[in-house]
Amino acid sequence: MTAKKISLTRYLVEEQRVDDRIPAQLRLLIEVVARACKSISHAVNKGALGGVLGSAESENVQGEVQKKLDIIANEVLIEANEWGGHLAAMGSEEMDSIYVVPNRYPQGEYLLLFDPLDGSSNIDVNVSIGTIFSVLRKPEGHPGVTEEDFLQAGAKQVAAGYCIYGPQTTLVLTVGDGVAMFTLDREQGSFVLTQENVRIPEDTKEFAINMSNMRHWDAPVKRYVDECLAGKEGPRGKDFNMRWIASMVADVHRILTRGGIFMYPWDKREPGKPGKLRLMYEANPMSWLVEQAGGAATNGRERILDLQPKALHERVSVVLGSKNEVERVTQYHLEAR
Ligand code: P6P
Repeated sequence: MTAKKISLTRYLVEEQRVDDRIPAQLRLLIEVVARACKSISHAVNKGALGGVLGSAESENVQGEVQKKLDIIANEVLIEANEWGGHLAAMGSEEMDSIYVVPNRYPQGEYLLLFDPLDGSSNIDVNVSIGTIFSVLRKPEGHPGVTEEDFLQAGAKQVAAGYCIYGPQTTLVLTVGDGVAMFTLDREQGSFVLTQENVRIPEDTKEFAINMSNMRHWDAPVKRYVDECLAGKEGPRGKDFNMRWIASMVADVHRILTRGGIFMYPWDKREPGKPGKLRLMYEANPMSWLVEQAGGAATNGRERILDLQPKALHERVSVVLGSKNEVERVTQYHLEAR
């Protein structure tokens, strides 16, 4: 549904009036994250002109080579959020352990998790990338904050979203009352509401998976994809299209915009690894957004938002998107058990 052109700030204030869904501190947090995303967008858009492309000759906790923009985006989000008094600590894909807000600043009641620049393998080839963020409440009853305070199921999130840096820079957000999209108006320098009450069609003819891993997949995933590839003459009775941008933010944005199913499943390459994507700052925020838009998200067997995290950087298998397709893939996993 296209929306009346209102700013992110006005949207948050109006939502705040509705059963206090967005307390002032959470509104401040979201606005600060949005401003940080605007700065990241400017840096990304400069590309080679800003000297920000290429690798930083360092590795992150995931053992992945960091791009210069990964580090820039991480620093922007830390600096933007540490002084405001809305946060107790932050967790990032780019940092081994949590970042506790220095005690020269007031401590807030929220915890912010983020993947500062997801899809960074696409940075140097000018393909859409994005920032993913998730907000939790700091558990009460004890002073200070530890990594354990972050280990809450995705169902406990109070806000989640991403900002996609593509042909448009668009912030996509949920606070539990549906999904809204805000496009950056570069002339005004502000995010403007361009869509609200986003809905994912329950059926689709489009699947997203990295097909090069086919020989490593578990049987239920192979069964599902084979049926899609069999098309009209196969058991699904319809032809399917395939997309794989290798940038979760871009693949999820397409699904929120026109439906589809996204899969990054467990595979035999590293049996001890549940999947490639991270639970806390990729799967959880994306799963909440997808559910809030009428879709579904599982790890092949269980609802992702119900999973109890055991570690800040733990990985998870992800199947999300159009409800009926996710339920089919999940059913295939449960039958195979
Ligand atoms: P592959 C990007 O590195 C990422 O974490 C997600 O954004 C994306 O969906 C996935 O990995 C792509 O993985 O193995 O296809 O390169």
